[in-house]
Amino acid sequence: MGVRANDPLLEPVAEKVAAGERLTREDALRLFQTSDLLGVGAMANLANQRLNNNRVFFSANQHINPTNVCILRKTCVFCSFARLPKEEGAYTCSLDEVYQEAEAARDNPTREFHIVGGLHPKLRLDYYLEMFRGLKERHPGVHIKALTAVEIAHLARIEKMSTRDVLVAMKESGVDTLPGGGAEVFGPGVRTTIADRKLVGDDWLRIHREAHELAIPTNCTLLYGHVESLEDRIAHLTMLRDLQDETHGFLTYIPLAYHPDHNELGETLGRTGTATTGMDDLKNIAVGRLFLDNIPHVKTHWPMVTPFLSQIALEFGCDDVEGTVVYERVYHEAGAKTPMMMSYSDLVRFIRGAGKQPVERNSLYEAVRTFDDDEIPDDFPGSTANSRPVHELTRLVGTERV
Ligand code: V47
Repeated sequence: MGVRANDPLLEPVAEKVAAGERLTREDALRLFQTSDLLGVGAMANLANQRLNNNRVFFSANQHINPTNVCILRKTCVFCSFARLPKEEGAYTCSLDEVYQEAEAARDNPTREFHIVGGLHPKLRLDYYLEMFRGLKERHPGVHIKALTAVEIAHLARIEKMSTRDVLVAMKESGVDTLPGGGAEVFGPGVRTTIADRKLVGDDWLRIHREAHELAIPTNCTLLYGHVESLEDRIAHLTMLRDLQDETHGFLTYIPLAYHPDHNELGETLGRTGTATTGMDDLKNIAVGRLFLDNIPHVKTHWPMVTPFLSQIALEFGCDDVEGTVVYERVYHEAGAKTPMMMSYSDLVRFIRGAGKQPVERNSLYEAVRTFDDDEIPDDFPGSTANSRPVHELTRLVGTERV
């Protein structure tokens, strides 16, 4: 089965895709450079169909961000979420507040907590380990996907432990998988410009390698649409692909679209109010699918690129949709105008509307629920009623735990 591209420069790439051959960096550059978006999309669709047929995965998940206090507040200039400890809007949840927020899982069909936050100068490893144990005790059936490599390195530093030992302790306390955040762009030039003093690319990769060796699967990301060149993107994807060849521990790749509001980088670039374009969003999904031939899934993060574009992405190589979320903070702080959450039934409708077969998955991408052809599941009672923003809870309770 082959695909035809309108751009003649894409013909050799299309032939490789049809033959199932691995693409080179030069191929990826052609894919990024062409304006033949539909040609690129058709190739990515073919690659995805081979791996996932018509299935599109989604998860019933809840994002929890225990703190936005971050020592990198001044140097990660693309981030709108972080605060200094005494800055307006700074919050840090007590464990009880985290548990209270997680209570939303009782009314929702939640199967995964996605837990990430800032690099707090005083929160110790014990706070997180107790949180994981407490969540598992209260919600034994819910997987925990927690802490980026950047947070893990920070905890290792303040605890004077190795990152491997931090990972072992996390696993023993109930962590099942790691999210893919903190990767940004590995190339040192871009990284110094947008995230100076953040964990370097080699260390991000090392920590994911360690996680894979400990049988903790992880996700991976690329933050695109700021100062990076196409070559920077491709170098980053190559490093992800190389690690995956070695460990096979990545579950899904998520291209993250840079949002320029309320952060220093957006102001410096004069980009406030101007997020990435639909063309670039679809290209990043499609090139991700084509180049990362060894990563089983490519996820669209609908809170960033809109549910509308995410639905179209399902024809551009994407087989995995961000879940119910419940309360999204990182991108909404950066100006995202999308909804904060999506109901379970809307996710099913959204996937079916693209002519695909919705499959609810757990964190390990095992199918946990499929649906009859026209079945739209009921929503769950009080699906969002219990989810209150953490900073609202913090204002009510007024906690600064550390
Ligand atoms: O690492 C921060 C990004 C990431 C902005 O693993 C921004 O399933 C755009 O990694 N504009 C964290 N992006 C989120 C993340 C993630 C999201 C969804 C699913 C998974 C997963 C992981 O958010 C950060 C950074 O790359 N980010 N600020 C911004 N202004």
